[in-house]
Amino acid sequence: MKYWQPKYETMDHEDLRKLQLERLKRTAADVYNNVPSYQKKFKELGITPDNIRSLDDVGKLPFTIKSDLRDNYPFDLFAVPNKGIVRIHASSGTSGKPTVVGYTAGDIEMWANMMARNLTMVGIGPEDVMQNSVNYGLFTGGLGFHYGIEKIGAMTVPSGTGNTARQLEMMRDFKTTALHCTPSYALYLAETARELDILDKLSLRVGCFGGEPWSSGTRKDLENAFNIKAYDSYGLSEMIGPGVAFECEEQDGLHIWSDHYLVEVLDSEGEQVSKGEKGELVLTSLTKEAFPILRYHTGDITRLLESECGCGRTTDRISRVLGRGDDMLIVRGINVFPSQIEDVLSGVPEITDQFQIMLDRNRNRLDEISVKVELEDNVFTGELKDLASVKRHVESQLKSVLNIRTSVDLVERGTIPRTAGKSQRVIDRREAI
Ligand code: DLL
Repeated sequence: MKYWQPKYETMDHEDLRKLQLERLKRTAADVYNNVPSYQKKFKELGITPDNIRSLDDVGKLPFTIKSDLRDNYPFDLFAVPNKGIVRIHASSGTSGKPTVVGYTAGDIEMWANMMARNLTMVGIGPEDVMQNSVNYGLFTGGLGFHYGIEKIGAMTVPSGTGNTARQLEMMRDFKTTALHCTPSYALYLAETARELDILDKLSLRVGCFGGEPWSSGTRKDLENAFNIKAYDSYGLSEMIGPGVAFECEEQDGLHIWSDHYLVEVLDSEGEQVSKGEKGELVLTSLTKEAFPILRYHTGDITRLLESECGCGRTTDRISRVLGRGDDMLIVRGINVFPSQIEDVLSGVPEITDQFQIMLDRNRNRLDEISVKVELEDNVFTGELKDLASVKRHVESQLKSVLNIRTSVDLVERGTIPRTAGKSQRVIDRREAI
């Protein structure tokens, strides 16, 4: 069995808990001393970092939620001054502003090593050619994997997304053995490869897929189509990006790196559920320097599994993500909140405040998002003089906020059904992947 950092991956349970406690105390002191909004929360709860004496005391610490990032936009949750930050990434926030996360040089090094653990764990090494077919840029998926692939000494193909036929051509010509992308893009790549009749000319043997939910059925489809082993990769920007939890070759739950994160799985009242029960994953970072974060509500529903695993690693383990506790939608790997759409629409006087979001999967198995909006009665009194310009205006506003092409369907006032109870704001017609 190969490990990247065996000392931490196979650490004795008791030593691991000791290490976690030491790091939890350090993180609590760090945010208390360096992040004013955390200090305020500590004071409101009547605690100081000295109240943390055992791992169970994590329950005394304040929670962090997505809107805390918005309220402290862009850099106010960072625990180091800007001169110590070497990179930022960003993801969708719940409103117009993205959530921004920062990294010190030490964070980047920790992340690369954590990714290297994951890749080593699924048998990827220096002899592999790994194609990284996700977005490079503000999304954490591109650079996060990139540095891990380089770290283990594999040949990195930083192909990014798009131009599917070229992606496959590179895959064939470079004899790519390992692929990273979202599971929905992997399905599209498989379908295109089948159409181009090049599936049997590929050298793929392993795929790492994540950034959005996918099922074990999709795993089977991908494994059969490409003749690979397909592994689930979980992560989120707030906790660093991809790499936080990853499947091993047992393909039975994800290892979550307990020397870097403290895991809680909580019910809707904020109480710890028993092992094996479903709940929301709440994470505390233990080693992050630029952006340490306490008890972050990920919104992802999972189960805590027994930590013993056939691979010999002793970390905590979680089941694959079973769903979301909030209304966040994931469209082509991009997080979309209905509230972001609402914000954009409310700023356009030509339309009413009624809207409906439609999600579909096109024949290439890619997600499509469209929004149905109603025109106001006296619509052409302002700057926008015709239907086409209203449509164009709303589409470009949505594109700039959501970072994804969204088509707008203009309908007459009164067309969208009104209900006394909750309106059905989202119609998701995608079959589960
Ligand atoms: O999606 C990081 C990432 C990139 C993970 C590439 C894996 C691969 P965010 O854009 O901040 O970060 O979105 C995080 O995506 O809270 C989950 O809801 C969802 N998500 C990520 N991985 C999985 C997965 C990246 N394997 C949000 N299964 C998370 C289900 C996932 N959902």
